[in-house]
Order: sequence, then C-alpha cells, then structure tokens
Amino acid sequence: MRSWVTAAFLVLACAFPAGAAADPVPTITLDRDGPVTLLVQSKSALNVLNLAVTSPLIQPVCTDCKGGEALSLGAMSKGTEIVLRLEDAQQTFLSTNPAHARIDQSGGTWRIGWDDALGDGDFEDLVVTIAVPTLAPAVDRDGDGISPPTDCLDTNSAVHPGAPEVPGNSLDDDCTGGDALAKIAAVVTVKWEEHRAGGVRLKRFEVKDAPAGAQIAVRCRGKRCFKERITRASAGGAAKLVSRVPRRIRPGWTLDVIVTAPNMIGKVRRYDVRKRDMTDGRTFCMLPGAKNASRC
Ligand SMILES: [Ca+2]
Ligand SMILES: [Ca+2]
Ligand SMILES: [Ca+2]
Repeated sequence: MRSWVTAAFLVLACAFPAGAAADPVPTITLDRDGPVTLLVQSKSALNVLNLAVTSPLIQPVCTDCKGGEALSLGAMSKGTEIVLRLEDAQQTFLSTNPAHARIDQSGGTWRIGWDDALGDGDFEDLVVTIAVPTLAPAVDRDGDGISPPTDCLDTNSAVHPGAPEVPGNSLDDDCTGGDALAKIAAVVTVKWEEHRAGGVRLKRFEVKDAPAGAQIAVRCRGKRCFKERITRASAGGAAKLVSRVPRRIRPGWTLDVIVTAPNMIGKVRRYDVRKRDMTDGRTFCMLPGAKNASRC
C-alpha cells in the first residue's frame, strides 16, 4: 500500500500576471468560457506523483505521473476555479514550498510549474498546463448580420440565408446550394386577321427580348399542321416568324412559340386558332431538357 501524503493544494485563479512570483496560495480563475484541457509534463519523472483535479469536480489525472498525461475537463464557464491536488509519495521530489511553484498565463493557457526540493528556479520539474482554446470571434465582413459558414458569401451583404434568390446571377443568393435558373423573359407579339377560308392569317408574328442566339421553335398541333419550325434569335434577341409559318393558320390548330437557351427556363406562348380568330396567348415554361411545356 502506498501511503500518499498530500504535498500541496493549489487553487488556481486568473488574476495572475504572467511571470509574477508565486503567491503563498496560488489561485487561478478561468477568465473565459470554453472547453478546458489539462496536460502533465515531467522533466525527470523521478518519483511517483498523484495528481487530481479536486474542484469544480473531482477528476483523477494520474496516479503515477510520468508526463504526457492529458485530461479533458469539459466545457467550463468564465469564473470557474480549478483546484489541483498534487501528492508526492516521499515528499522528496516536489517542493512543498509555495515559492517553488509559479503560474504563468498567456491568453487562454495557464502554465503551473513546480521546482523540485532543490529549488533550482526553473519551475519545470513538473508542469501542468491548463488550456482553454481561444475561440475565433465571429466574423461578419460584409455586415449583413450573419457570419460564415452560415453566410455562404461573407463579401456580399446581399447574399445570406433568407435573402431573395435572384435567378441566373451566378450567385447562391439565399445560401441554399446554388443559383436558381433564370426564366427567359422574351416577348412574343402576334397580329392576325381573319382568313377568308377560315382561321387566321398572321400579319405580325415575332419574338423580342430573347437571349441572344436563343432557339425559337414554332410548334403546331392539329390536322394537316406543320410540326415544327426552328430558328434562332438575333444578337439583339429578336426573330421574325411570319415567313416561317403557312399563310393560312387553320381552325383547330394550336401554335406554341418556344424560346429556349442553355441553363435557363424556357418561355412558351400558346395560341389556339378558331374558326375566325385565335386566342390571346397563354404562357407556359419549358424546363431545361424537357420536351413539353409545363406550368410556370
Ligand atoms: Ca456576413
Ligand atoms: Ca453575405
Ligand atoms: Ca442567384
């Protein structure tokens, strides 16, 4: 049986300036919140030492401390006092003289060093380091009130969770994982007159404000209908379509004007031709890669 003799009770408190001489009752109090770790280092490991934390919770650190022992003390709050109990079996290795212990603080690290009984003043015969990592302060460079990583672009205050997603601007405005597809906002203009044989004749049939080079398809459904005529928008985003469709647009036909461009939601305008007129256009969308129009 080992007969442990308590050699020293050390209350560790924060108010200790770095390098100050040891107080007869050294005290340290944490000056910040955070996870606390404890590391034992022994210069010579000559003797059997027993080290434990006795406050705020009793936690054994090592019963035969040789250095290298580490302990996570868990999250602790600012103001917590940590008390260590150090026992030296023979009372020969570590000095019980308070002058032979020294506490240095640097940021969130407290270094408690003891001299052995010879008291050579290096305070390195046994060193216990208690560390609370300094947490990086929250950064909000663009001042939108949200820090990374929640703010997926901390250099643009218009980009953050909850921001309106602007399609097609190459930005993940609302930080949901990507840019939304932009919708093509082309304008299709149709002017017609009644055809004497039934149906209509198109006097004006054109697209404006499409993306440059967008594909423009005129699709027709109905009896004896042409199926599809395809052209491209000019650099100015325009296309004239009158010459691409028959002079007589027959009753019962449905014309779709489909404007598409890569990585955009296409625009579809649909017209139904009746006996003597045609309907105003209805708008649908064409998703990239889709073959058929869908509701927008
Ligand atoms: Ca921000
Ligand atoms: Ca931002
Ligand atoms: Ca966007």
